[in-house]
Amino acid sequence: MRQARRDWFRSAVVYQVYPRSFADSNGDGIGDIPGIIGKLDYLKRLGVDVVWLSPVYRSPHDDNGYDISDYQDIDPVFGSLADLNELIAGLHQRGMKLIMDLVVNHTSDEHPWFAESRASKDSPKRDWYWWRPARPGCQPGVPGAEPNNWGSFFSGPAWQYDEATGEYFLHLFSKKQPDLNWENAEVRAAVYSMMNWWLDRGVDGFRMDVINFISKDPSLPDGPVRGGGLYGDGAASFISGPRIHEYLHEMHEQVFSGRDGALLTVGEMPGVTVEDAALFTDPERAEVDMVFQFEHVGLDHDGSKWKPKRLRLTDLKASLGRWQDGLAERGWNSLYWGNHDQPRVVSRFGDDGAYRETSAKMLAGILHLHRGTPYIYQGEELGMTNMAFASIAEHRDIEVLNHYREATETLNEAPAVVLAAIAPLNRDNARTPVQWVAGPDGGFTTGTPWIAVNPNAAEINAEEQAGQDDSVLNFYRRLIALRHGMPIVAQGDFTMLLPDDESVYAFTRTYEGTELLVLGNFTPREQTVDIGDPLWAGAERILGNYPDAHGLDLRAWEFTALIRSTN
Ligand code: ISL
Ligand code: CA
Repeated sequence: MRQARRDWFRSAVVYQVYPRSFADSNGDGIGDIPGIIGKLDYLKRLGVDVVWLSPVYRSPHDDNGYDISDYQDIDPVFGSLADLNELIAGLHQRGMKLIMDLVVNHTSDEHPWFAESRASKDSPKRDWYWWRPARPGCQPGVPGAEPNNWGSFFSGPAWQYDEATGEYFLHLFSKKQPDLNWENAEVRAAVYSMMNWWLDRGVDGFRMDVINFISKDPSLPDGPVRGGGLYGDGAASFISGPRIHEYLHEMHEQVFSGRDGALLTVGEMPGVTVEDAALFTDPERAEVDMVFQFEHVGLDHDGSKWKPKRLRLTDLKASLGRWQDGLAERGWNSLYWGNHDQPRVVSRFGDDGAYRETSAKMLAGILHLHRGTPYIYQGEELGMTNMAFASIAEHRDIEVLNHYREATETLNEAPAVVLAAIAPLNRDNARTPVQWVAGPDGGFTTGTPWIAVNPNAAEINAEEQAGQDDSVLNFYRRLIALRHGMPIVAQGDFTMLLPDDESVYAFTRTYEGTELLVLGNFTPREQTVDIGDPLWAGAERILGNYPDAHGLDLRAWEFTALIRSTN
């Protein structure tokens, strides 16, 4: 019983809503909670089990809501607490769950905790954040006087000088996102109490933003400066830092243990290793249910996302295969191609031109038939593509805007060169609004959208795909239904095949006398597949992205899943 309840998420599929870009109900150009409520039947029809809602809390929106000024209220731009109650009720009525985004590595600088902390050196909340004096011998406030050499993820130093007390505070992200000091037990208690408040209101769990950054080496040493970079990399001092397992276990004890019902926790963990992920997700250790790892989304660039390179399929298979093996016995994988920080997968790993629909389905089929819990990012189920932004003025994301400024102004790079480099992997690619209908602005808003709608909404939209049996949308429905209906998809063991093949992704799943063979062609060229077992050619096809079955030979971007009995 306990085991079954704990493992409900093995047969579940999660759908991520990035509220700002999902559906706008009141014509102000920004998606909102009533807009989501209006699409609940769409989500039910798709078949997903859980909705992960990116932040809707009160926020100055320096980082689109990942900078929170009140954890226990809804930002008016998204609606009200009453709207959120209605969303929870509407999901629960339809048999779906809601997990909220939990952003507690940092707050907004406009959060009252930070206002109190910055007010004076003897404020009771001074120690809730990371305050440090200037580097010894340096004049406070001048460039280079920062307490250490770390750079922020959003360009510039990771320290901001604060006139009021003559000290610096740490911010791994924007200077409006000061890092909370988890060494302080009052900080941890305040976060746990806020989490309990949300669970008591009926939410079903949390996606935890950069949760493996919360424990830092308090000595905050300088980090290595790589490849002509302007700043040091502090990662070794905060990625899965010294007390991280202690904190996550404590959080589990204080928030989740003793609660009934099927809750879900997923920790976003850039830089996490597979060995550490096995510890984080081992049910016996009681930390989190699963983690988002970043290895497979780091294979198509050289260190920095602004230095893109071509993906090698053998690298992708080696990476995902290692994660499948590493969490096979203990722990559990999450599976994702995209989210609000990643480009659109059909543009990234598929072909968003002639084979857009075929390759979008192939990518979906490959991902969802791995062992793990799949996550769908809004619009992925339509095969939405990257956006061709014509100029920096069309961009909205603080990460890409700050990078552009630093590259063109501080490093004197040519604007056209910088624009070309940011095109493939910038976060705005995923943040253009969901395309609902072929009409103006894809039916996202009746006003002016906060970021342009992709002009391909006329060809790629939900309304049209709902009515076409062979659409990308209907392919996702079938995939989700497979996971719900077939224990081999949810529970089966995983074995990677053809690790050295640069064109074909191939693996098997096995479960109680049944075997599933999954093949995907990552090229527009025909492929002859030899897995050393010709008997497979006659097996039954349970899903494919071409109308007819074709044995083991794959046509352009073909996906096929075959099943047979091993008895
Ligand atoms: O990959 C990264 C570091 O290795 C970074 O891109 C970053 O850690 C990652 O994108 C974290 O993302 C999350 O936290 C950010 C927010 O901007 C993102 O939207 C969120 O998903 C700060 O809250
Ligand atoms: Ca709105």
